[in-house]
Amino acid sequence: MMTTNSRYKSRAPRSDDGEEKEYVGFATLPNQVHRKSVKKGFDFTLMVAGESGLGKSTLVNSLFFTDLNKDRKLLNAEERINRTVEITKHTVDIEEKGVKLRLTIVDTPGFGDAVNNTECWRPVTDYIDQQFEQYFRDESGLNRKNIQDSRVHCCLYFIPPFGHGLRPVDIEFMKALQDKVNVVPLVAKADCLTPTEIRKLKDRLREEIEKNGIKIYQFPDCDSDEDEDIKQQDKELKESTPFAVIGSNTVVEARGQRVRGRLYPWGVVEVENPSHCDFVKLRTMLIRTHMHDLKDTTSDCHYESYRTQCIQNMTSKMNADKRVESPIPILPLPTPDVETEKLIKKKDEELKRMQQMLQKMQQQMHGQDL
Ligand SMILES: Nc1nc2c(ncn2[C@@H]2O[C@H](COP(=O)(O)OP(=O)(O)O)[C@@H](O)[C@H]2O)c(=O)[nH]1
Ligand SMILES: [Mg+2]
Repeated sequence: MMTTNSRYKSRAPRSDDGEEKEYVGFATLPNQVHRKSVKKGFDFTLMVAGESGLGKSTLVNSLFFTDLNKDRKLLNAEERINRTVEITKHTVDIEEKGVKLRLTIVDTPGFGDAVNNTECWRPVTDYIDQQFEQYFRDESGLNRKNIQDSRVHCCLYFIPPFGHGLRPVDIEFMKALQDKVNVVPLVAKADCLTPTEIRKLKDRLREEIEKNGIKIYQFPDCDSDEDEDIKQQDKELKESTPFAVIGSNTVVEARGQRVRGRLYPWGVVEVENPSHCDFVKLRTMLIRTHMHDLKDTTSDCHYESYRTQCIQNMTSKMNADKRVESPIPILPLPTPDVETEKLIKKKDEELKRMQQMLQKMQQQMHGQDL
């Protein structure tokens, strides 16, 4: 009878000198990871931000073939001016070839309707922080295995095509977002500009982003041993930023085909035509090539700094509590009554629990750093 050991050995590859190598079997790991995540499905949350009326809702509809505005109520001028920023969240479950994607679009109605735009980014940054807070709670709680990740993985920031570059409000908005989320700036309504104007505006925006120290999402460099066409694709992607986009909710006739586009008296602007705009590049980047990296950066950089900050705040609060709880007795204290003793004991236990949680988190963080 064959032993388990010899069965393994019979499958093991031979080395150059004919010796059989021990075969552990971890080569199947990538498949296992893949199968597990396919079964579980992927979560991805995309947010749009920027001034009102720049085509944010239209673009996300175009990106994911959904109509997020079907139940939108049209506001009159007065309502628009008095309106505060209200954030809406739409989730769609998409399945392609057995792969499940739970896509969440966070649509922000946008700023600019009110006269005063001071801190107009606040509702957006608050929303991002709330998702981090939720994740932090879930992660430290009992149900760690089934956390629904609602953290915002990418924020498309819309820049108007009409100006000469970034406005102070764009600079402030992106700076408020940059340490919390992957910011991908876009030139909105690119059909308003000629190709030369687009080129000039993009150059200017790149310059101003750099000059103002705005941290936008950086596409990772591809490995030097990658295929030539992947390298070329990567180069084109980087050179086209900030992507100039066009959105449309209508299907029109162009070159004998039905396409998503905008019909003007002088012709048709096609959303998915690469010579008309960078829409396809943006969609490819978000869905096919960089979704994973956007999620990793969210988790490893943005969420991690939120978490570190949280832990620091908890530590200093705990230290402050300790100081308050154990003042140096100057006069002999009266013996505490039973109630007070109970309270002290409860506080002590609470403190101990917090310390344990903190320790656990710090260990996890160290584990991730390795
Ligand atoms: N010219 C042009 N108009 C657009 C484009 N995208 C949207 N619009 C129009 O701009 C208006 C505002 O669009 P909407 O998506 O509601 O903007 P939001 O306030 O940023 O969400 C609508 O009339 C759209 O039809 C675009 O790419 N080019
Ligand atoms: Mg909108």
